[in-house]
Amino acid sequence: MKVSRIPDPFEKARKEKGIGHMNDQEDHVQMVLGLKDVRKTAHNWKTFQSGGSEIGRIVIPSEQKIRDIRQIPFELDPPEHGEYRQLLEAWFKRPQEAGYQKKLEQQIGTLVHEVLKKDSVEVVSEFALPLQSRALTLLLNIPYAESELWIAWGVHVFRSETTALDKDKANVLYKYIDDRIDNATANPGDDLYSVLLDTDINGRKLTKEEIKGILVLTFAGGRDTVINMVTNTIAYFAEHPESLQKLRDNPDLIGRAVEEFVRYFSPLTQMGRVATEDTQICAHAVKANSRVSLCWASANRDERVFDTPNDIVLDRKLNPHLGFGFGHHKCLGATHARQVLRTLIQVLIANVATMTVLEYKENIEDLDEFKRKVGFNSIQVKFNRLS
Ligand code: HEM
Ligand code: EMZ
Repeated sequence: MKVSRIPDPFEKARKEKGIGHMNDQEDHVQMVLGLKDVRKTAHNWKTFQSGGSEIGRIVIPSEQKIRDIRQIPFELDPPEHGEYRQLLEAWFKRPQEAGYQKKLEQQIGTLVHEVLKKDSVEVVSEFALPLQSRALTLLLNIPYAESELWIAWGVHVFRSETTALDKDKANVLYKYIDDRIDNATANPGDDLYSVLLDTDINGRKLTKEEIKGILVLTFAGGRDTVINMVTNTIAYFAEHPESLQKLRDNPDLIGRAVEEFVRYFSPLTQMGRVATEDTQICAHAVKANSRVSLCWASANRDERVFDTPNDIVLDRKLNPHLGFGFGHHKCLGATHARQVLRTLIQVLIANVATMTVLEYKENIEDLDEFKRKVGFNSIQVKFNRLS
């Protein structure tokens, strides 16, 4: 296990101090590393806030310089958070419906049949990105063809090859969403934009600004996370054909495997909060208005919670991972993300015998004190058909 291995750079700091440090654009972040502490901090939203006035500051790296749209419900705290979240819950549970699942299976089936015909496939750009973008048309309930444009945007909507925070790229997304809201205003349909335009909150309709905040979050939050999850899954099965075979023989284990992949890959490394008062986290002082981060990736390797945390145990029974977060901000896209991964595994076990990794470039996040592999910038793979 080498290509698909995701090391845990936080182990030493987690064991020795429970906390890590990083400087992000001259704004210090104290990273909470242990699972229990992450849970406690996420729960304590009065002291550790997601809202407040500085839009983009809870994201690491901070998006203050490239975004002045508040992402909803992500950058809000209770009770306001709950009012918006409640409006969105039912829509984001649609991946549980049979019709949705069938379309997803068709999309992923078609893609897998395409890559089986090729001698070599660059999985990030030719497989995971189209898969993510096409699946998103189902979540937004808009025509499939729209995904072509999103695929052209590349892996991240805020980052480019040359810069981690690309304002020009972000502006493309903001303008696109403005246009789509205007279109839906003029020609309402049954897509997410139209449904939100017709949604009431506190006796009034949602504003265009609020709808934009919801859509920016949906596009940004569900993009590189899903792409990394899919790419890492392919790399893992390529190196572990016996695991693919195990799931072929025991498809009832797929549910557990999905949770284990999310734990092990932890596609979203961390998310920040801002302290409202002088306080402390596991005996370390935290100053008012400073940032802390909830490091999901470290919590998910906590040796006090998980046996053999650095191994993928496909049928891991107790798996209280924080890959989708914890508390009231728990990932709204998790139903969709889980369904994507479940469907991908089902299609792979039905059609793919083995996969061979030809070459790859790792995607390493630079977190100052820590360097974390989160996936691949590129990985060339040959898919071999199951006969
Ligand atoms: C929140 C991870 C996919 C939309 C979160 C949080 C995590 C997370 C850790 C909590 C953030 C916090 O507490 O500050 C992931 C992972 C994904 C994934 C690992 C894929 C494997 C998606 C997708 C969407 C999405 C596909 C939608 C298209 C959201 C939204 C929130 C959220 C809207 C904020 C919820 C709230 O504030 O109430 N996600 N996410 N995510 N995620 Fe995801
Ligand atoms: C933000 C974040 C959402 C942020 C729940 O996490 O995902 C990041 O990839 C985006 O850059 O803006 O949406």
